[in-house]
Amino acid sequence: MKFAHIADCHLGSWGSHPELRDLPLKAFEQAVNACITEKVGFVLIAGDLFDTSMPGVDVLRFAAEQLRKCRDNGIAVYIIAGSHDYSPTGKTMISVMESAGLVVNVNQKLINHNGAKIFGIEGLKGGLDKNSFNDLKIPELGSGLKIFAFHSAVTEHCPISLMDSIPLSVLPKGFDYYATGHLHEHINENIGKAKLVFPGPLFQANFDELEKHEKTGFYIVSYETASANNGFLTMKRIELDVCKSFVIKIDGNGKSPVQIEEEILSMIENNDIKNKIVLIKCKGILESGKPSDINFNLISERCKNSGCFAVKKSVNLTTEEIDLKTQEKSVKEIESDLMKQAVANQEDKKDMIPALMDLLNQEKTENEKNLIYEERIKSAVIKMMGL
Ligand SMILES: [Mn+2]
Repeated sequence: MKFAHIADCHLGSWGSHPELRDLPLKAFEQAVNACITEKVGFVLIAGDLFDTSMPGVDVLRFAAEQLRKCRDNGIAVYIIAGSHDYSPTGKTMISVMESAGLVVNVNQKLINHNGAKIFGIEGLKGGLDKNSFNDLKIPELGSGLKIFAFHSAVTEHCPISLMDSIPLSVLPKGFDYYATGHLHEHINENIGKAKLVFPGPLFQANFDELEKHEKTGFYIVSYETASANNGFLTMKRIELDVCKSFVIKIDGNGKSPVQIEEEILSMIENNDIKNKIVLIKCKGILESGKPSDINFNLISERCKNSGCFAVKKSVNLTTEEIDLKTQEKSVKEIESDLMKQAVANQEDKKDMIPALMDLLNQEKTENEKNLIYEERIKSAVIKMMGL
């Protein structure tokens, strides 16, 4: 018997980049098609099906279509909400999908799928996970493959130190397969006789990921019905082929804008960028001139002429030494430093800032009236801050 473990689909991501907007959807469609071809019994989505708690109508319709395709092919879809598709006030579109009979939310619920047991806990914004793990009430599991679904980084297997994570010790014991997400890395580890698996995102969710991960995908797990432990599980990685990236990284130190421009143009000329996303990253202190002296319009035009899919640039060039200090840190690191300073003596508020920032970052949805949008955000803030 087989099941698919998917996480971090982020449907609706890249919303402000029209050229890339369809790619996460394409990835999800490929994944669903692969599940049908592989004849899996069920799919488990370990959080972040959607990129926001209020995805647009087109994204919702697309998700519903794909989930229905699963249902029509006799594939059950079990799911937990992740940190992205769960709003701070507890609303998620997953509940809409569930009401339509397209998914079954396994948050704090034990599901028996032809003998396989699935129990999950949803991911929440603001790192509330640790406490919720302690309060889990898991019913008697009995025999069969036992899967625990959650959505959090795990300290012992977290390559990113800035990320909030939970230690292995808080995970409930007695499961064969710990299906998780959140950490956008692809990790498949043994913990004792069990497995701890992060499939990674279905499609890269930001520029760093486009640069870092050449491939994305998910797992298909084969298991024996009767008694499953690690020895009975066979893992098959399914890699998706959505759109490749080509990264042009330029060290601008001591160079002139003309030199940089020539370097980029020659990279474009001498490489195959057809149907790829071209990422141009420039960093350093210019020897002369300004970053705006680089003719990016010409560069874009050359890329398009070579048949690339899209061009994206991140330019961190400066002419002054003084800027170098801040350039060395990523936006995330600076953000995290500032947050730490702001709540230095208030441990309890530590998680609130990122959650609040996320909340205030939410955009108006299609056709949403200003007044309703304001009210929605206001009441969410009041609820979150306990006012
Ligand atoms: Mn995610």
